[in-house]
Amino acid sequence: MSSTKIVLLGAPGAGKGTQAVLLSKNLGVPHISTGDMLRAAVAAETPVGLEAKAVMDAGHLVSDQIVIGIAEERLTQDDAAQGFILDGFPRTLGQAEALDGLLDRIGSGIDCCLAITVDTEGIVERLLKRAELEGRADDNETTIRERMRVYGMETAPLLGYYAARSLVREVPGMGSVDEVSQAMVAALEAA
Ligand code: B4P
Repeated sequence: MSSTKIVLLGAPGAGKGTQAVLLSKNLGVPHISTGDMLRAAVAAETPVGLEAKAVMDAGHLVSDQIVIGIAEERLTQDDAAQGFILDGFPRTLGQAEALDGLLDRIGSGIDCCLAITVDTEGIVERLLKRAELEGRADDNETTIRERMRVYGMETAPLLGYYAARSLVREVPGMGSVDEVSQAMVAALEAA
């Protein structure tokens, strides 16, 4: 596998976080999740966390300014120089453009965008199950549907953004975790 600068795209609950952990071990590059970083900021009650909490709980996107700031800080650390799995970033066109600008300044661009495809009702069920297990504040049905709507408006257009550079590889995301993981590896090998 030669692609190491990877963006994972997919609806909320598509399994980006789950697959990013596996892929990160497989490729030996860091897993960078803006969702995890924001949840850590919320838990630590930092100024960013205090600003982000209500927005995340409502199923909306945290501002580009905040998210681009935390992503840039993480991507410029030494361990990301050889590659990374970006999980949940970029989520808007503004974030994608900022990422391209940053990568132009510090090295080469994205190698591959892995897009996990899922069906909405299956995902609602998955996230309600996660709500039982993890109790995440944004995993209730109203918020889940709002996150889906926001995904369709703000994030889905990024598929076209990366497809214009022939970087998109679609991976069906409704199989088991192992099946999806194998499909991700196969998609990268073909990239
Ligand atoms: P994220 O943390 O990115 O969360 P997500 O999209 O809901 O989940 P993901 O797709 O990673 O699914 P997971 O593997 O966990 O974002 C949370 C919030 O943070 C956003 O709504 C937003 O407010 C904010 N945010 C984050 N990044 C931002 C950005 N760039 N800009 C602005 N705001 C931002 O899987 C879900 C569940 O399914 C898990 O329970 C898992 O165990 C299960 N699962 C996974 N794969 C499965 C499979 N194949 N089969 C069965 N179950 C599976």
